[in-house]
Amino acid sequence: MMKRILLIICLLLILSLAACAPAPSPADEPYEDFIVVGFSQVGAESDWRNANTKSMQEALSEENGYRLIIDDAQQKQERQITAIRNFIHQGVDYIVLAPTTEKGWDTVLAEAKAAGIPVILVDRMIEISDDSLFNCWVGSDFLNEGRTAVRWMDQHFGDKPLRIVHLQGNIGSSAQIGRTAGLNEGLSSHPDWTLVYRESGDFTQAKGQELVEALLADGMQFDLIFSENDNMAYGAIDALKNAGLTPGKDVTIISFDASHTALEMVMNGEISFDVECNPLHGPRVEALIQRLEAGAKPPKLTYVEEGSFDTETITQSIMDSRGY
Ligand code: GZL
Repeated sequence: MMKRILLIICLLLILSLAACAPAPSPADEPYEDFIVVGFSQVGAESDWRNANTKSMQEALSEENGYRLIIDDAQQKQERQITAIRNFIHQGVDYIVLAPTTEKGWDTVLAEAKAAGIPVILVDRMIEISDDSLFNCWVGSDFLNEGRTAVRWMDQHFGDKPLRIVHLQGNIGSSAQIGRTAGLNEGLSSHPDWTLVYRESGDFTQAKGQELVEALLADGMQFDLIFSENDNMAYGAIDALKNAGLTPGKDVTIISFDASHTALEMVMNGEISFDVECNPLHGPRVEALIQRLEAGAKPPKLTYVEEGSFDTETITQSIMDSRGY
């Protein structure tokens, strides 16, 4: 009997000692020679997003000296907040955040700062009370993108009456806020442009098609679809074709991102104008990390150069030269 009690006590001692051992962090794993980066990505909702993820994977590769941990938030901010806390717990060297929306980041980024982990923002912007909570940002000027689209509409339609269907991206994302603001400026300065419908298609092809199918089924008449990304434009085009309408002729399509598939549709006239939103942020983020590693202070904000394409300006050589 005594032997059995002694055996149980020894087992309990061994178990309690094992439980106290610290959980291994990536730095403890065979990655101590790598820069460990936790990347909270919005999701996989669009061609743009997939090109952005691929660019990050290629730049932050093990061959380049990185261990990249990617979390797909499926377009939900709460999943990003959980991912950031996990990165903090794991003791990563850098956190890269592609924020779903602009608001709601103060608390979790303060936790990252308290843990001494630099934060790099990529793509969309955030609204924050203390900008020391992120080290630097690289992304697009979404208001300028919206204004570029409206300039083209002004050049091609002037004050001709236009009934406009507006497919918005994720509400509260800076891509949606900026592009919508650009269109709103155009609506204010063109009394003959009428907004007949505005709804979020969540940047997805399925939702874009669903919304336009419902409009057509209700017999709504419209002249132009202002789609805040290419994938919603693809869905709208399918809906128009299924209803026997010719996109680019019966209805003008304006889109954003200028991904490869969309530029093929510009080439064939289905999309009339596409504003580039460049997703190839991997090398840009890698360069920012290298500057931080060297103790330098990179610029707080870096805007990427972006163009636009219509049926008159797009060429096969332009398409062949593009990285996505
Ligand atoms: C823009 C990016 C947007 C794209 C969409 O920088 O945040 O999110 O325009 C993507 O395609 O879903």
